[in-house]
Amino acid sequence: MIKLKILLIYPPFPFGRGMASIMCSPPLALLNLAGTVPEHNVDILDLNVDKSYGIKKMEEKLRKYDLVGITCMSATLRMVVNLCKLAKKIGIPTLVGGFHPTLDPNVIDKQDSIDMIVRGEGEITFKELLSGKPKKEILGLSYRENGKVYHNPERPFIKNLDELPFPRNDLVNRKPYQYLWIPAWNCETSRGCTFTCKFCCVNQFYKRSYRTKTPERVIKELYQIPPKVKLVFFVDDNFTLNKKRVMRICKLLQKTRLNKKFVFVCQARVDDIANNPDMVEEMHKSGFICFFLGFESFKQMALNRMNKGYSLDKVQKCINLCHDNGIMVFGSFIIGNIGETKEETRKTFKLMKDFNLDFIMTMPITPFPGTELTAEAIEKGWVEKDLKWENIKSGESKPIMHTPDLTADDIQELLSESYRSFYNDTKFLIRKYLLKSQFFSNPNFKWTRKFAYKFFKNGITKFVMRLDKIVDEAYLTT
Ligand code: B12
Ligand code: SF4
Repeated sequence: MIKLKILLIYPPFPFGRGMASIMCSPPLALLNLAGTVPEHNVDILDLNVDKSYGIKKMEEKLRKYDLVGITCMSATLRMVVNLCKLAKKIGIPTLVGGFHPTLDPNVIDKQDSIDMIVRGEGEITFKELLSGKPKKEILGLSYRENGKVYHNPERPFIKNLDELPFPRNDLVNRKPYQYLWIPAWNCETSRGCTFTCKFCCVNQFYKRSYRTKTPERVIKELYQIPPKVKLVFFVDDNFTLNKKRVMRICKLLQKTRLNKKFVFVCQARVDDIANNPDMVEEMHKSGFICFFLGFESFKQMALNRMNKGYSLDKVQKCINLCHDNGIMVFGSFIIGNIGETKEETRKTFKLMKDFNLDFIMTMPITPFPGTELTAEAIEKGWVEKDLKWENIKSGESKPIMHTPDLTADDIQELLSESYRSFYNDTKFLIRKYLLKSQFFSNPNFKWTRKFAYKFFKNGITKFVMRLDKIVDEAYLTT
């Protein structure tokens, strides 16, 4: 067997320094892929961390490898294509994987700098490709041969996620990775989601399936996280979908005392949290400090039109439950939900504060390839039929569609307004953090003191300013 030299690249964050200075996560997909081929030499280049690469330096780097593999979200396609062009210029084969090429495989037909794409889960396909197996026999692979593109049949999902090798955490430097300046790492415990939210890529990528690693495997994976990491982000899109499993993970976190070593953040659904007070209590005891929840909107009709599938009566219950248990709520919202006007969106901004959310993040409605929303948007003319992601410089941060009620400019204006309304409202912040602060009054929030020094050292104002910067960068870059 020939030992190959492979370079796996994570392209830079399209929003530039603002967002990257607040959060920087390890490139888990690439660490996983590297774990499948210990027989080859794999290097990882995370361009969010190493910003010293110009064209010349990149060319010199690429020359040292037999193959370059790049992860690709829609927002990074332009960058990925540029990297592939550079690699092809010096004769290095290119391989691209991730959400964008999976949900728009025709990207290989349109971009002749891309030699191969891996559709769907990459681990087995990548290993087979490097083993020298004939390309035409590799499921999930699309490739170019003699100027013609072939799309092999798709690969079935991996049945048992416990059989995946561990991510090669040793291939990157731990230090740059942080969430709000707390040394952080990512861990994946399940794949997919069974819900049908219209705008979501995850239910399309995983065809509404849901598979899990066993709680025992999750614990083993946590033991492999590099020393000094304090915060673990479970990247699963719906961590709490199987309550029994969550309860078992919690038991093990307490038993192994990993809840003393780490604090945990996960993504979950509003209704799952509201409906399961015993689970939230157990998660608090196990070290969970923040839930990242996709509220999307506080208008029921808009939620219904987006197939979000939760009802607004759950919101206050969910947030109170989290706060009673010392868990912060990071709310994520879509600006431009179908069926929402400017005034209705502004009502949502007010409710973000009335409901006492701890952090918010807003994203413009985006027609990601393959989603139900995109099909509807094309049909109704809310987006160009032949939208070229490779031409979009600032990713989806700049609105690229309109809705029946909002123009792209309205969406852009509302995005900036959302951050100002939440993070620049001094009265709200003083009331929240000083006068009525659960951080002082609720003993379950004692954990925040551990991080208070770092947070204040970097400065809450600096944090707010950086959020403003995200808004500026996101909308001013073209
Ligand atoms: C964690 C995360 C982040 C982290 C970054 C993590 C990192 N450094 O890797 C943060 C918070 C920074 C982030 C930011 C953003 N994210 Co994000 N993120 C995720 C999340 C929740 C998990 C990613 C992950 O680690 N998964 C686990 C790994 C193992 O799976 P994977 O990445 O899919 O990789 C597998 C395959 O795709 C494939 N593969 C992937 N890359 C490659 C490369 C090669 C060469 C090969 C062969 C195979 C391959 O093989 C892997 C193993 O099976 C996903 C949702 C999801 N379920 O994946 C969203 C997701 C990927 N993010 C998304 C988006 C939109 C963004 C943002 C644009 C959001 C925003 N407005 O800020 C930014 C842009 C970031 C950027 N760099 O451009 C979308 C992407 C949609 C799309 N069509 O592009 C997703 C799908 C969320 C969603 N529900 O829509 N994100
Ligand atoms: S619940 Fe979350 S991950 Fe599941 S389909 Fe809806 S948005 Fe996607």
